[in-house]
Amino acid sequence: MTGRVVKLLSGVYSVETPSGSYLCRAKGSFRVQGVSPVPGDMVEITAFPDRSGRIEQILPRTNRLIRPNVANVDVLCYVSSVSHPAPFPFTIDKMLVIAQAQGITPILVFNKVDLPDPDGAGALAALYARIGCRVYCVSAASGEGIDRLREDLAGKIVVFAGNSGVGKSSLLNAMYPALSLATGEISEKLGRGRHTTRHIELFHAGGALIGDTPGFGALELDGYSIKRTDLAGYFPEFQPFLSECPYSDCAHLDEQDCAVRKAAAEGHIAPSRYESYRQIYQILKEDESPWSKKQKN
Ligand SMILES: Nc1nc2c(ncn2[C@@H]2O[C@H](COP(=O)(O)OP(=O)(O)OP(=O)(O)O)[C@@H](O)[C@H]2O)c(=O)[nH]1
Ligand SMILES: [Mg+2]
Ligand SMILES: [Zn+2]
Repeated sequence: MTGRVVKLLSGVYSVETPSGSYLCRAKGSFRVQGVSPVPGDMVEITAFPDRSGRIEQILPRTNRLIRPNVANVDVLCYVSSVSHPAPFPFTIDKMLVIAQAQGITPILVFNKVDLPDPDGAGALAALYARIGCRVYCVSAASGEGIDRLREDLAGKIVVFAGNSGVGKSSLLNAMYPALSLATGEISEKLGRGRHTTRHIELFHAGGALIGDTPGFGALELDGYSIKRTDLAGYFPEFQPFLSECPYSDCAHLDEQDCAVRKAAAEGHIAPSRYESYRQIYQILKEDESPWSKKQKN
């Protein structure tokens, strides 16, 4: 029988099938092969009369994220907050690269617009809207903007991701009150969340299949096999300048007369975006190196 993994908790997978839900274990040989099912996976199971089951096979994935650890999603809603915690452009840029490389539609959500904006979150949101991202400025607390976001997500498989405390679970509760997910306080001392959500779970809500996920601090690029030569292609605002570069193999770093670097210097490309490009390029270069510690055989 075929079904979809909607939850993983302590080695037990909840699998939804046309004939109901089954609580499954993964067959032992997955571990030997070094693979394991993740939420979002379509799987083949053997179902038992007591509604337990065994996952026998993972069907081919259309995409896979490592953090959050999910597969087969249409949309990645990356949630930042105006403050507590402040938005972090480098993480947003890394996430945009990963989503595009995996063929997932990214949506940027800036939550807590009811709070004062000391770090320029509004300007950041405007920057991403200008380069063609889908951006929503919302407040789980006041309800501002959440109807439009909910309409945009209908019919899709969506995961909410972002740092602890940005309000992922609060937003989902505001959009879909029936969910009543647990939410946490912001640590006054550290200005960030307390990792309230501990596992990934996909819910049917508003015509979508929506996943709440645990918050994370860092977002790593390794594991996605992103080529540094493809990187500029994931920065939409670089596109008009790429053909003007005098070198067809330009890395757009320190090459003389590089049209991208010039556009950044002249303010046609935002400094934070160009800086993210440079940093991500270096990370990918180190990962590709044969001496990379991260290199797997
Ligand atoms: N002022 C304000 N506070 C909010 C808003 N949304 C969430 N919060 C607060 O932010 C804190 C964290 O919210 P959560 O929903 O638990 O955040 P999370 O992103 O799910 O965090 P983790 O589960 O730890 O990853 C709570 O104290 C919420 O009340 C908002 O729109 N405005
Ligand atoms: Mg949460
Ligand atoms: Zn160049």
